[in-house]
Amino acid sequence: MEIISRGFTGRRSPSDVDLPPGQYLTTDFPVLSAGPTPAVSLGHWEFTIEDETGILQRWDWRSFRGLPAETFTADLHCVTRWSKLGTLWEGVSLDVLLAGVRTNALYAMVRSYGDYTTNLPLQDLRNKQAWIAFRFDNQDLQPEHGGPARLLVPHLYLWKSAKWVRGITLLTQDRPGFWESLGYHNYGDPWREQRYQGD
Ligand SMILES: Nc1nc2c(c(=O)[nH]1)N[C@H]1C(S)=C(S)[C@@H](COP(=O)(O)O)O[C@H]1N2
Ligand SMILES: [Mo]
Repeated sequence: MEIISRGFTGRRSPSDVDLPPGQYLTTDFPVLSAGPTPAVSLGHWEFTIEDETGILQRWDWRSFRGLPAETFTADLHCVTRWSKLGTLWEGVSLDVLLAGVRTNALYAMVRSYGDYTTNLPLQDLRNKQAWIAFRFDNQDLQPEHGGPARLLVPHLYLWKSAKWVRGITLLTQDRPGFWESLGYHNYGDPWREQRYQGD
């Protein structure tokens, strides 16, 4: 008698389990930038949280790096269909950065050095879902991948993870960021394959 069994000892392949629809696995780390890599010196770097009335919180590099940081792993899903699983980062949780902010805003516009922007609901930055990351794979984050620091919001397509991040503007009304105004989906959930407007 032949016993055919999938077995319960091993994990199924990552492509079965962890890949959103329409994605393929890659082990390298492609660089996708809409423009040149901005040079941001640590001496001039700042991160601000603003609302329509002005600056609410501001950190320079020294005070930012004095905040409690954590290491975390994340699965990255780019809308151009590559996914990279289990990447290792170190960064400051947005929960830490938003802790002292009182606001009625429901939306956030993330701003980068070099003028890139991306929008998302403020609640997607809270509850252990988003970090300002400054180390990748136990090394300082390389400039082409967003160093000195980038947003990581891995539950959304990777265009929402703004490289060279410089701040967040809290909004009472949603507005489209760079790719969102060019036809990409306003929210960008890879599991619902929200690539383009109308998906
Ligand atoms: N400031 C900025 N952030 C950005 C981008 C960009 O062009 N500028 N590209 C986005 C896109 S489309 C992707 S897929 C990821 C790519 O990150 P990587 O180059 O580290 O792979 O960064 C996102 N963040
Ligand atoms: Mo992307």
